[in-house]
Amino acid sequence: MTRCATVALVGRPNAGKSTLMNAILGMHLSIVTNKPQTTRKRVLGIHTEGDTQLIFLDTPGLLAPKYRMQKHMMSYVDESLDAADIICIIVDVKKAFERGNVIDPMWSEEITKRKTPVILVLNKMDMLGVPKEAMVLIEQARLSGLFTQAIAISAKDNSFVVDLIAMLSELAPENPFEYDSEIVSDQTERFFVAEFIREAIFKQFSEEIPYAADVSITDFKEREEGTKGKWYIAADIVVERENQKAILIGAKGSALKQVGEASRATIEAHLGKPVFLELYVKVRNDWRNDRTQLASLGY
Ligand SMILES: Nc1nc2c(ncn2[C@@H]2O[C@H](COP(=O)(O)OP(=O)(O)O)[C@@H](O)[C@H]2O)c(=O)[nH]1
Ligand SMILES: [Mg+2]
Repeated sequence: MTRCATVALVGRPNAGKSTLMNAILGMHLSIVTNKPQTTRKRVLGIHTEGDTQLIFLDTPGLLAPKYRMQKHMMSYVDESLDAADIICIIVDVKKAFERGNVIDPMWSEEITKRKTPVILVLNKMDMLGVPKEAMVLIEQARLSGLFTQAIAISAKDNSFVVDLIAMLSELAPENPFEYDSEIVSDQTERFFVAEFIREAIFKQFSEEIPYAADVSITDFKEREEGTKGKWYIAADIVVERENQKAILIGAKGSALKQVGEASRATIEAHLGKPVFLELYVKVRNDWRNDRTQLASLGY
C-alpha cells in the first residue's frame, strides 16, 4: 500500500513558504529572498520517502492584485488550492503573535469554502523570544475549528520539519505514486534557471528593480557529458523602462556582471554542470500588464 498527496503551501508573502519547501526537499529548489513576492509562479517539489509521496506546491504569497501579473500569481494559488489533498497555511508566528490573532482574513475564507484538510504551520519559531507564546495561537487555532492540525516549526533552522512531514504522511490518502520516486520536480531546467537569475536580481537590487524585472531563457544548449564545452544558456532580463535597464547594467556593465556571477553559481550547483551564461537586458514597456508579454514570460 502506498500513499500519495498533493500539498499546497499557501500564506502571506514572506511567511517562509519557499524556505519550508526547500527544507522539506533538502535542496535549494524554490527561490528565497528577504523580499516579499519573490515567488511568482507555482513551484512543484516532490518528497518521496518509503511508501509515501508528498507533492508540494509552493505558491506566491496572498495579496490583492494590482497588476495583471499579480492576477496570474493569485490564479496559481487558486489552482494549487483546488489541486490539494492537504492545505498547509504558513504563518509568520511573530507577526501573528503581534497581531494577537492567528486567523487571517487573507486566507480564512478561502480555506473554509473548501473541504480539504488544513494544517496551520506556525513558522519562524526561532524569532519568538518565548516559545510558549505560540501556545496562545495554537489554542486559538483549535477553538476556531478551521484546522485539522497545528504545528510550530522553524523552516530556516529545519526544526520540527520532520514532524510536519510525519503529520502530512498520516493524512495522505492511499494512492499510487504520481511520480517516479527519483524525481524532485516536473518543471523544466529552463524554468529553474530563470528563477535563479531572478533570485540574484532580487538579492542584488533594492526596491524597484526586482519587481520591474523578469527573466526569459532564449537559448539552452546542453553539451554532452565528457566534452569540455560548458552548457550554453542565454537569457533576457526584461524590465519596464530605460532607466531600469541602465541600473541593471551598471557602470561598464558591472551590475549585470554581478548578477551573472551570482546566478551562474546557483545554476551550476543545480545542474551539476559548468555553464556559460549570457545575459541581455531588454525594455518591455509595462510588461506586468501586457497579456502578450506575460504569456511570453510563461504567465
Ligand atoms: N528567522 C526565520 N526566518 C525565516 C524562516 N523561514 C523563512 N525565513 C525568512 O523569511 C524570508 C522569506 O522567506 P521565503 O521562504 O521567501 O518566504 P515566502 O515568501 O513565504 O516564500 C527569507 O528572508 C527567509 O530566510 C524561519 O523559520 N525563521
Ligand atoms: Mg516564496
